[in-house]
Amino acid sequence: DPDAPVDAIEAEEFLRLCYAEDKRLGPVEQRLSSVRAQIAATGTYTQTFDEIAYGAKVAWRNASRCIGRLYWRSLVVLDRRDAHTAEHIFALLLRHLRQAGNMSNPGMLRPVISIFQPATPGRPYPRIWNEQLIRYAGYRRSDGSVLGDPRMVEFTEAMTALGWRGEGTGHDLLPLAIETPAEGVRLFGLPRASVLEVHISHPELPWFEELGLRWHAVPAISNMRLSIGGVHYPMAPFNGWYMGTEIGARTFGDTDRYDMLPEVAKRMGLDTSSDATMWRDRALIELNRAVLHSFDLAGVKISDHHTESERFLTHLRNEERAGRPVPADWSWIVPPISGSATPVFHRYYHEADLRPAFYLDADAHE
Ligand code: HEM
Ligand code: NRG
Repeated sequence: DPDAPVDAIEAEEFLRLCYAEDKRLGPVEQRLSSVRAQIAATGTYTQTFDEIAYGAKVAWRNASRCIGRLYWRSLVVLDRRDAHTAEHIFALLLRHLRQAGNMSNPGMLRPVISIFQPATPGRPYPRIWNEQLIRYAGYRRSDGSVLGDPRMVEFTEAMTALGWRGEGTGHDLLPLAIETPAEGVRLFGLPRASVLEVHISHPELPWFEELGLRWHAVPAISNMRLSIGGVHYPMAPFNGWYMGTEIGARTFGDTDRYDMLPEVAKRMGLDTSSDATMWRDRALIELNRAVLHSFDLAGVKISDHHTESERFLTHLRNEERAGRPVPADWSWIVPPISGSATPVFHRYYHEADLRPAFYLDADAHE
């Protein structure tokens, strides 16, 4: 409950961990007594930059569904706790995207998190309604089919109800819906220039680009609450880079998303008369090759599931050496294609809910 007073025990546990792992921060005892006094007086406490930076990194390290955790130490942490107006927050989100996409060297993506105001007990706080900073609108047509991303139909309708009008293409960028206590919810159009995109083509199949597929370079999750030492940060959008299967298998392949397997199989001339011809599997592989090929061609950072699996094993070894358990959820870590051809398939993991952590709350627009 982000509105409850901070749990002093959780605060102490976090501070001990933080100051033990980062010796530069000095002795923890003095900090503990100051924090205890603040919690007793106000129900919460103000964390230092070092504490939120370390807390965000450890929340990533603890994300049991994330295969990409090898680089947890390199997370760039932007302290945005002083932003209160929607206008200011929007400007800082654009700066986040520019920094993530590294616009001086576009496509060399960097893991970044922007940490906005914490939820202070009993006081309202700013929120962002979007699940990711960059998403395409989905419009339901009268025949029941969808133009754009079917996953975003409901959100698109919520934006439309608030007065937003998209251009009506299959790649309309959804606006950012920023809610602040003083202003309520306000919508901000995302400038095209802040959004790096990749058009999908295939290394051998020239008809692939006729499918008109494209995707955004940066996955920037904006609907997870960051919990550090008992303090909740409801707005703490973060990004890394994509693993190809997220787009090639799930986004383009899932039947409730772009559902491209039948069309790709048809163009490949596959025999779709029986499931056992494995036309879906063969189409999936070519879709995934196309995604990796296109990002590489555009110079945009992405990784394949074999490489990311190897990195995850390196992470497991590093953490074991440091004497830390690695919480992991097998069903999320194993890639959605060729699972058993990656080493992450052939073992079990430690399951645990460690804090600091990212949590998924109910949608703000519901
Ligand atoms: C989930 C890869 C960076 C936190 C995932 C998933 C993948 C992934 C493949 C599963 C997504 C799905 O199946 O929908 C990567 C890669 C990264 C990266 C390749 C490159 C650096 C990050 C960063 C953070 C993070 C920077 C946070 C600071 C998470 C969390 C989840 C997740 C919290 C679970 C999301 C949920 O429950 O829906 N990641 N990740 N990841 N990742 Fe990462
Ligand atoms: N599958 C989602 C993104 C989830 C998080 N994946 C990452 N995170 N790679 C999608 O948009 O397809 N990250 O922070 O890099």
